[in-house]
Amino acid sequence: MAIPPAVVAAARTGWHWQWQQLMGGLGPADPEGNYRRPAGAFVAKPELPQSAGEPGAHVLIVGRSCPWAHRAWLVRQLRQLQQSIDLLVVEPDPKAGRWRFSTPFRGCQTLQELYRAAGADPNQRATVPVLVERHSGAVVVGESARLMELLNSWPAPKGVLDLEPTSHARAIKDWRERLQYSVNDGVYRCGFARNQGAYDRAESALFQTLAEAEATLSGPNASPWLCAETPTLADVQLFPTLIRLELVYAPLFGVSRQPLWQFPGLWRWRQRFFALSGVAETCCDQAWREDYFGALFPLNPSGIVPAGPALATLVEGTVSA
Ligand SMILES: N[C@@H](CCC(=O)N[C@@H](CS)C(=O)NCC(=O)O)C(=O)O
Repeated sequence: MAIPPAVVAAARTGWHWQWQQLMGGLGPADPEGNYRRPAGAFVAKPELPQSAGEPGAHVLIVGRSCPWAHRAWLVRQLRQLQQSIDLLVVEPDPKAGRWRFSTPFRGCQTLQELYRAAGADPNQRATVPVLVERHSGAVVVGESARLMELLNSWPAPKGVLDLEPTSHARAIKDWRERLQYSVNDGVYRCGFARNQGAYDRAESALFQTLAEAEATLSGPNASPWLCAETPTLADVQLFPTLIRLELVYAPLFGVSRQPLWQFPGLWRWRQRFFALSGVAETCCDQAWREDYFGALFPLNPSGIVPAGPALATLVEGTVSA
């Protein structure tokens, strides 16, 4: 039996109201409906700890699906810091909306408990990535951009890449700022937009920046990396967003104007970055799909997790400069 149009209209209005409330649970928006990422705890740039480099003295806590954690994890891999910084993967708890430890860490079951024990305000979010001193439980830093910089200055084996060479400092800073706003956070401002206008603003800024990156990475004078002849923190920052593009951001956040294969320079850049030593093990496509499609209820109320695409189809192939 057909549902009377008045009932459909009432249900739509009610659902839209509820949707707005649920979206508020994902994060705040400004009066124009633009998503605004809330501030976190332990965001200040720290000094290099005295015990930096001592085996096992520090623990980097990450969640597999989190792109902010991914960038810090990548710096640990590219700088070969595995000897001095242990990796601890926390698991999502979508019903409670927080991260939990698979086995208690320093007596804590959840990341929230660890943050509180380290002195965070109970109202502040407990986010990944976070770098912790193993013995004291003190948080060194809980903000990914600062964490990347810190790990680039961490004592590292001889000959590893400097991801922030002073000769290219200006270009790296410029790209990182642009990427942070319009790409890294930009996909979230698309996905968490509260209305069409907010989505349109975020989406056009995102594709504008991708077009600029494409111009740098393709054509006769193409550079293999965004700022230098070797990868830098700017490349590290771009990768976690681009590797999730077809898997989660296009289908879930509506970032689908142009698939990445329409940016041949970026497509090859992504293959090239994926081929760097230690990168593949940071890419967990099934966990990404399950976390995003499972946790973001207001964007995917059915909870259905799409089947693909397989990561291999995005990153395998000829890697050329
Ligand atoms: N500005 C932070 C953002 C990190 C962030 O938002 N992480 C998310 C996962 S992708 C998180 O841990 N959220 C938990 C929460 O909000 O309670 C950074 O870049 O480090």
